[in-house]
Amino acid sequence: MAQYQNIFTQVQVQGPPEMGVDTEANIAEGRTKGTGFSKLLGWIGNAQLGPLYLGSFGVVSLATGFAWFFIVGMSFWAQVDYNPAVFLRDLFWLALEPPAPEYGLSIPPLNEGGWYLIASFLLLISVLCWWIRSYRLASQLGMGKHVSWAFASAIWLFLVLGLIRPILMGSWSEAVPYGIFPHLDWTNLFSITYGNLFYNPFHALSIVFLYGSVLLFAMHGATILAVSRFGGEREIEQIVDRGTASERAALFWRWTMGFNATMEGIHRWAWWFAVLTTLTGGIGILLTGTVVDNWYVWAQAHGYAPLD
Ligand code: 07D
Ligand code: 07D
Repeated sequence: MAQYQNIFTQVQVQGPPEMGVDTEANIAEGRTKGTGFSKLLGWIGNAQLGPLYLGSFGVVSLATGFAWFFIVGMSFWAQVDYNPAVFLRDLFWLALEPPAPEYGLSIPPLNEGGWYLIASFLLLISVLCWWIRSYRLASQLGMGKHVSWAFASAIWLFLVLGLIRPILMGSWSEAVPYGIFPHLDWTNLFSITYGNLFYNPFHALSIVFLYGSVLLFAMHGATILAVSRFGGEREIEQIVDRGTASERAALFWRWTMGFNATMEGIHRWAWWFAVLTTLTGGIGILLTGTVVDNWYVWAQAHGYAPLD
């Protein structure tokens, strides 16, 4: 019998473990064998844990990602003289900083940014390998590459921040430090240095898409939950046999605002808004300091900041 449902919970159905498509898709090799079930996981998603596909890119990605984390962590420990109390107290303020400006794009001594460069190289490999993995697994399952291209948009901003822009500016010192608050200080300083990022139209566009993503996510999530009592979350049935659920959801928005997305189109809206957040953001950062030195002065020249 279906359990009582409210906006926080979902029904947990449990059968034998689902092992997924077989060797025809040529992915069984490299997949872990074991599976488990967790009621806790069932509260936030599918209760089944595993099997997991690791593969060589997965192994490299995890290994280099861990190595990055380890180097950053060891640098933090060294900075507090290996004192656990100070480590815990200062954790959010500790940083592994990039090399100083005088080193330009050269390789500095280990303790003056060398470790930062090594760690960054490892993080780069890790993120790229995870991207390859997302592409190959989608390919093996016969899927489109939408997840990979969306991830690529995030990686674009990541590359602009830590690799492309520092190279164009001729200095690794332009890169972002590794640290919780220090990376926020960097973000703040970046805005101040270049005359207030709010006057960068690409920052504005990025915010439009970020806020838009939140709005779309809330509208879509809420709409589907609201018609789940009619089976609205069963996407396949809704597509092959359009029933009362998706029709009702569409009608709700048409009544409310005169226009409604389609079952497919809403996912395109979501994809594009998310992808454009980091795509436009990356353009904005790339232009800063390379093409435009001061966004406020730039806005004055383009007629949308007052001439003082
Ligand atoms: C919820 C998915 C899970 C991911 C999480 C992040 C690490 C870092 C730290 C080794 C939504 C895992 C974190 C692996 C470990 C060390 C020292 C994603 C979800 C939980 N930021 N940022 C955070 C990164 C930049 C900014 C939090 C990364 C830019 C502001 C976390 C990058 C600028 C605020 C974090 C990156 C910027 C944050 C939560 C890379 C401009 C916050 C992130 C690689 C875009 C918020 C204390 C989150 C916060 C926050 C990670 C880049 C601005 C530590 C990995 C340089 C204003 N950032 N960030 O939930 O609380 O993302 O900071 O580019 O207010 Mg940041
Ligand atoms: C960082 C993509 C890269 C991440 C990757 C993930 C791991 C961890 C581990 C899972 C986030 C790698 C992951 C390694 C894996 C585990 C465990 C995406 C990233 C590949 N801003 N601002 C933005 C707002 C101001 C500044 C974007 C608002 C001030 C700078 C966003 C405000 C100043 C930069 C945005 C505001 C300033 C940004 C980020 C308000 C500071 C950027 C979008 C209301 C005083 C970035 C063009 C994003 C950008 C950025 C929002 C204010 C500085 C829309 C709402 C004026 C320097 N800001 N901002 O998705 O693109 O990031 O700018 O005040 O670089 Mg801003």
